[in-house]
Amino acid sequence: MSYHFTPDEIAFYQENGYLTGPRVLDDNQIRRLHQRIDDLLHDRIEFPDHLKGEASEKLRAKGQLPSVKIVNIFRHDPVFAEVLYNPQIGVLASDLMTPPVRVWEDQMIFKPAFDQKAVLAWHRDFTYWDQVGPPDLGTCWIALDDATVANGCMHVIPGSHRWQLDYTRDDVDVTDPEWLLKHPNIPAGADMTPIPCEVKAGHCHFHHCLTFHGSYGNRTDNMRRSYILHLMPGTTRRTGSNWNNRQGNVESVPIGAVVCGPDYPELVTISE
Ligand SMILES: O=C(O)CCC(=O)C(=O)O
Repeated sequence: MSYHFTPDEIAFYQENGYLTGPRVLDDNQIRRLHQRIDDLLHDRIEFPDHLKGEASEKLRAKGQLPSVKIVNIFRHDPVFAEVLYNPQIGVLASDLMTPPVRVWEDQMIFKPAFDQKAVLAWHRDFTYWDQVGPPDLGTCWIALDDATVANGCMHVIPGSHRWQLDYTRDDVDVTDPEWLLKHPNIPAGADMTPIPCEVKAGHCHFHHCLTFHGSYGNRTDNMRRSYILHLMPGTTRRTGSNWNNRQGNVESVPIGAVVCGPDYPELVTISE
């Protein structure tokens, strides 16, 4: 039987913009994804290079694997796509967002051992997704290793999804990972204490697309791997066009229409 978020947990998400979830992947599924990540990192399976950013080139160099972020894996890889058909994820996402919940995009983030530079700058996801709206998308972040403070788990600023901030991605100073934390529209007196989101392997964590979040480097001798599903409620519509070639095929949807169709699969909520 599936686990549902309780009314208190849903209220916590609405108030704070993040929520710890239960286990969604078993050991066997984790092992399959680990293997697949290893294959991707070592170019043993075909995958479009432009979705791997700079990783591919760097991976060919000798030495330690770099920190890697690969986007839109489910569109190209059947092993990652299986996760979409996990009804427990669909049930939890539908507790937090208006169903049917659909996949906007996904990503795998790999932080190698002892990589203090594997920092993900503080950001709001929606800053990079303004070709759809309204801004009530959410993310299901799944740990494939125990994510801890020491190996660079995500941190969030509670309640930041409720703040009106006036900026676009062009305003962001990409050389300063803390740029967002200094934004002048942050309400005076707001508690800016980052909350670490430690997540056990196979468990999940949700955050709202306007929640401030980021992560620090990996100080441990273990890698930190995660698989991340960025999700749309059934009410998300196309408002504009893609701005880079790493995104899904938003042009398959007319402007103003609900973002749906084969490029944006619905999460399942019942086991088949
Ligand atoms: O995994 C991380 O450290 C950050 C992930 C992230 O930015 C996201 O899930 O939106």
